[in-house]
Amino acid sequence: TEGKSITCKAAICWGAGEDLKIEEVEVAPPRAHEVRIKILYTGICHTDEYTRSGKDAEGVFPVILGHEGGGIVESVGEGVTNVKPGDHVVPLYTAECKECKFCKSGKTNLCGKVRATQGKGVMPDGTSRFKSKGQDIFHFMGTSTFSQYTVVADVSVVAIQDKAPLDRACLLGCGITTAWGAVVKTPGIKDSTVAVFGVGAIGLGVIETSRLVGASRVIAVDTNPGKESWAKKFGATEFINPKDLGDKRIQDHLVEITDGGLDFTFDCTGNVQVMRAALEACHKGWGVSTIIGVAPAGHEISTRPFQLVTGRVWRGVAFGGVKGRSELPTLVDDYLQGKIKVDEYVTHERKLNEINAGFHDMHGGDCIRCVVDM
Ligand code: NAD
Ligand code: AHE
Ligand code: ZN
Repeated sequence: TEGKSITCKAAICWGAGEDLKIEEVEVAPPRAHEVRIKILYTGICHTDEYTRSGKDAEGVFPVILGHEGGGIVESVGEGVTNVKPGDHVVPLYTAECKECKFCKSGKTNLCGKVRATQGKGVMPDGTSRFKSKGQDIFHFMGTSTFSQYTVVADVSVVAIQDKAPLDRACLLGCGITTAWGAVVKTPGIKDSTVAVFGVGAIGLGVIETSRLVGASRVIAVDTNPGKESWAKKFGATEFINPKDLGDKRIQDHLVEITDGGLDFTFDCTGNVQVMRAALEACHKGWGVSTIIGVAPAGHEISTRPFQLVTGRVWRGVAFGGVKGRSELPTLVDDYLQGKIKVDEYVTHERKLNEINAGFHDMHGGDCIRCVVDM
């Protein structure tokens, strides 16, 4: 049976660097292997701001941003078997088809099924489900959660238990899960030393999870002194503001106070100079540095190759290496059982019509996550 278009409100970014505008959008019914979701809540992640600002090499406009959402399935297209109307769901910007070379490799969470069209801002058949002012509007990260209704591929959504409050569980759609996965999927952190660069939601999650898996020492690094109390609350054993070091480079200071460097470091800033410092703060012979932050288009990392020749490892991870459909329901259970923090990340709450203020909150330095009530 052919569904109908739904008219609702969405925040549209009409051009790079512009504020979002609340507009009426027509959301077409889901086609085969697609799911239409009523989005109830969405977080705002630094990556939404990154694409809005025009720094994303893949950015296309006009677009409906948002990738940290929670909602309820409204309808499904032909052939959809993994979710049904009424299910509480989290959209997944890292799809999991369970059939492609990537999914079957057992080596990565990156799925190949819809990534190419997702990066172009369209559904897998190459078209958009959003129209506003007579114009097609692009999708974002396969999720577009800044709309009261969105359409996603069936491989890009997972059902979670109804008991989980969606105004909190939405945060498992990106930030908290990314940080959790980046740590639990890195072997050897138990009884090791860790440095975390950048104490936003991602950095806090890395701090919390490092302590959870038994790291002996977790050093938080941030240029904002206000982040010290946050870092300590989430389990950091020390806090360092690089601005307090005078002319001394942060990596040199860290190597000095850790008898040769850290076992593990994480970049949670997206700044390529910080990524270099994180690598160079690693211990000779075995230190592993993981890049989580997303750098602006055109920025590149560099270090002396000798840093790697002498045994440091430079790596990176998307969505924490987590396979969303297989793993997110269990993470939601962990949250409900009090094993991982989620509520603690919410510092700001906004209505859809205040979403630009939500973006400004992020620049304030005291915002960990802003949840938008759609
Ligand atoms: P955020 O802005 O809340 O946090 C960044 C923190 O870094 C801030 O506390 C800031 O003060 C600090 N910082 C800035 N410059 C610094 C410097 N030179 N030295 C030390 N600290 C510095 O951002 P967030 O939401 O936590 O996201 C962090 C990064 O992770 C962003 O780049 C985001 O795009 C990226 N991200 C990546 C993934 C992934 O899957 N790889 C997922 C989510 C977010
Ligand atoms: N489009 C950018 C890269 C953006 C990026 O790296 N995104 C992360 C998720 S950030 C979530 O807040 C990611 O998952 N990357 C892997 C992927 O497949 O997109 C660019 O540089 O072109
Ligand atoms: Zn994100």
